[in-house]
Amino acid sequence: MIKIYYSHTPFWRAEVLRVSLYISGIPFEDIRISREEFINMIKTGFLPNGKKVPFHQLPVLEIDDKIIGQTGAIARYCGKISNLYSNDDFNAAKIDQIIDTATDITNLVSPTIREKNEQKKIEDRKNLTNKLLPRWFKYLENLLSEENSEWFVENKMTIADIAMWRLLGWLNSGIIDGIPTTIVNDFPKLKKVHYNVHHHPKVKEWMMKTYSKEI
Ligand SMILES: N[C@@H](CCC(=O)N[C@@H](CS)C(=O)NCC(=O)O)C(=O)O
Repeated sequence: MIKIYYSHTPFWRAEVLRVSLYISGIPFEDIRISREEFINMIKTGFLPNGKKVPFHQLPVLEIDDKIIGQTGAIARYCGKISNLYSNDDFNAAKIDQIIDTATDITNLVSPTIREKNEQKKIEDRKNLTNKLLPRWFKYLENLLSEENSEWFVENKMTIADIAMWRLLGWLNSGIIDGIPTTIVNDFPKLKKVHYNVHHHPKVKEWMMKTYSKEI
């Protein structure tokens, strides 16, 4: 049995794993780690069940008693077994570049969440809203134009679209002070990817089942 360990949030790092397995009907244990367990894991490198976490970070995936870390690696694994990756090496790399971009964008935003200086936080959020996020969204929009598709790769839904769906859903949710809910509005192709995944029947089913609402 596959087990996925992460906090009880629909953040893209975990949701790309959970949703791809769910869509494909692959059973897995969706283990939600409490705040205290998370803090303890960062400090000790161990999960509540005593399993060792390689980089003291979540998500991790457990299979046959073995643990693997790093979102990209786990996403590819889940994508492969869910048939939401690519068998073609070049197209697989195209999927990887989107997952790596989701990581890069996350790494731009996350430090502003940890920022203690309120004035600096406001400035950083302005910079994200006016400069950094639109720049990255434009790069992604360009890729979709080149692809001439409503999906990032192979004209079908892959883990690249699922990761971006939840990353964009986080960024435009209004939950991050200073980043407006309109942040993706100028990028219609990117919005369409979000729309497509969001309206996939199995994704809707997952959201209702797991969060009792569409997130
Ligand atoms: N490189 C890791 C980063 C994962 C990561 O930053 N996870 C956060 C939770 S969203 C975490 O565990 N942070 C604790 C820490 O870095 O100390 C990955 O791609 O999975």
